[in-house]
Amino acid sequence: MSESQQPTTTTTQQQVPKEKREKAPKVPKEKKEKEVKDQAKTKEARDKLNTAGVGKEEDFSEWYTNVITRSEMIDYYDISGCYILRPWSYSIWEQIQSFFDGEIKKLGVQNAYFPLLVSEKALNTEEDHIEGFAPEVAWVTKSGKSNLSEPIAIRPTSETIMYPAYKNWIRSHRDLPLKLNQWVNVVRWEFKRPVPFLRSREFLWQEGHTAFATKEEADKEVLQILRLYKRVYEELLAVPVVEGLKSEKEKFAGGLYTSTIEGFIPTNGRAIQAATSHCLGQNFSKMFGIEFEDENNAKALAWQNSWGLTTRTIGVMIMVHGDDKGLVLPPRIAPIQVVVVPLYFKDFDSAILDKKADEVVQRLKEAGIRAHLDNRTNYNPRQKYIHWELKGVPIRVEVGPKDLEKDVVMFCRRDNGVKESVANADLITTAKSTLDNIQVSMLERATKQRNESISIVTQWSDFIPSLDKRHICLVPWCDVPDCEEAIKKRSNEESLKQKEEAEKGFCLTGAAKSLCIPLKVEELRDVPAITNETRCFACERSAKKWTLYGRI
Ligand code: 87F
Repeated sequence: MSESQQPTTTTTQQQVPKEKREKAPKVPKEKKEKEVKDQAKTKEARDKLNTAGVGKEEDFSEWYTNVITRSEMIDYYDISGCYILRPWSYSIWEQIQSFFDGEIKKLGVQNAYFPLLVSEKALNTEEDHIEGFAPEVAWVTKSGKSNLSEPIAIRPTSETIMYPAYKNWIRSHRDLPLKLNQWVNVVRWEFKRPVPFLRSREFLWQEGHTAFATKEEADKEVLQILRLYKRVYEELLAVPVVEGLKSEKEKFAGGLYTSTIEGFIPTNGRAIQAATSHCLGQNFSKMFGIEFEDENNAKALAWQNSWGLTTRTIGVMIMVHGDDKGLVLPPRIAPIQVVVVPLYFKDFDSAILDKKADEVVQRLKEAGIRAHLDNRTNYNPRQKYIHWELKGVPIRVEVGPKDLEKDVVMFCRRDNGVKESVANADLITTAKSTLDNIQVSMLERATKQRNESISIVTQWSDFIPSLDKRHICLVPWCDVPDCEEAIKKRSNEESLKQKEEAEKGFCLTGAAKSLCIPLKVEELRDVPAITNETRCFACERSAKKWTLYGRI
């Protein structure tokens, strides 16, 4: 088979993204390119180019780059930090959209679209909150060759775009609640190393912006939305997350309080903010003049919330579930749930196999299962297996001559490799139950792994060693901002030793931050209640809350 017939896209050195190329190469570049080409002459090497190519535990960042490009989820682009979301990843975003959009509509939220561009004046209405973010704002300064009379910003988030309109729309308590959402792209000019899905300069999200007459209504919605975010991760992506509140230091500075769901990547021991739901209090309504007349004809400021979920979801799911063969997709979001591969044999009429395989696909489709027939004749079954494993399809169904004789087909699960012969009559029920089983067991496996990565730490001396074991830490904490600042500084200084490891994406350095104060700590671990005697693990003040700390 020639190079061009490889079943999947392969990444050559030239295609390696700039941010990867800038990393000090372990082997001189020219030598490595030649090696890759030479090796690819053997069958094994060509196969390797169609898997992750490198172990997930061997070099996590190279593994990730290979998996997302070779599975055709992402392609690189000539602007650093911007990526093409190909159909294989975009359709996962569509699944997330469809679930979340349906659920927020049940809560009375409506979709709308606000402009991409924001004037400098509007953006600065809210100077205090924008201050820290200012370096990340991208500006349009020209049209053609002429300078614009005033620079115009590209939305990094839409508070300053939406709230001037809210001021006009909200006059009376009868105009409340106002609940709008938009599915859009935003641009934030990140300076840290970009990582596709997790930290890109342009990303897709939904941003919900709601206004209420009372704080009680706002408080209630904050947690309703947080619960929906948790369901996106756990029910769709099979990724466990912890619900909690952000500390004063980590909350959205413009708001009253921030609720969050926190995910965890076992391979590098890093926590990741999975989504946030903020109660903005009356801070923004004060700044934007969003006032209404209440039932007693008295003026009052609206209570506001905002909440966002991004395409980061997809990156977290890939990192949590992927393995050395490539992606492992949870059935609920897999673009193809079952791939059917006919096993052609020399002395067997391939038309009979094709007919049977096609029939299997049609039956699966009729039952509402996303099924695909791989009847390409220029690849052998082994190449097809490698291809679909790389793309993470949950179930492969093989149809061979012997199976026809026995009126069975062979099921093979992507998540655990288990094979099972299934009677044709049971095709649909087994396909459905197997997809359900995969979904459940992927979440179970990931939850077990996450739970095993939580250390209970009650004294500082155990803190860095636990982080170095790639753990996150549940600690009794005083909830004092100065203490968090000190923890950040001290953990950074004490972890500098492990710098070399950072090279391979197992970055065991860096400051620890508070991730969240879990809403239901008992769901994570059976910890003793905090009493007046309980000390903060870091400063010896009295502890207030069990808090999750980790590197991010
Ligand atoms: C970057 C540049 C300018 C985050 C920024 O979380 C402004 C900002 O306001 C900024 N990065 N933020 C906070 C966004 C808060 C909030 N907005 C609505 C959300 C969810 C959706």
